[in-house]
Amino acid sequence: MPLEGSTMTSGYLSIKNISGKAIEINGIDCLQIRAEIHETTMNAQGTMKMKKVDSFLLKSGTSSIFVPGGKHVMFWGLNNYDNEHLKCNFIVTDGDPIEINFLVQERG
Ligand SMILES: [Cu+2]
Repeated sequence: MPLEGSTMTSGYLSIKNISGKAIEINGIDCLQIRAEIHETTMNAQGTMKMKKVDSFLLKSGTSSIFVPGGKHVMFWGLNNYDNEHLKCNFIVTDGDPIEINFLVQERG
């Protein structure tokens, strides 16, 4: 379990649904690393806020791109993770999990 005050890190990716039907993604599982799907939004005062995305729908043939200022994966405690790669799974309704392999990089 993440320690209190453990560092938060953002992860980015793009995913395309090449199947013939819509895919509903209900979260992310990175085993020993706590992770959530987040979205950054701006309120009327121009303040950036993040909120958890419980699920999102990827229609057939469409892509979802996770970028700074938009959707991202939030990790806790990655600073103590001693590996270059982090395997996670998107949790899918009525389907197999989608494996994602993140490259862990130090950022200045
Ligand atoms: Cu976040």
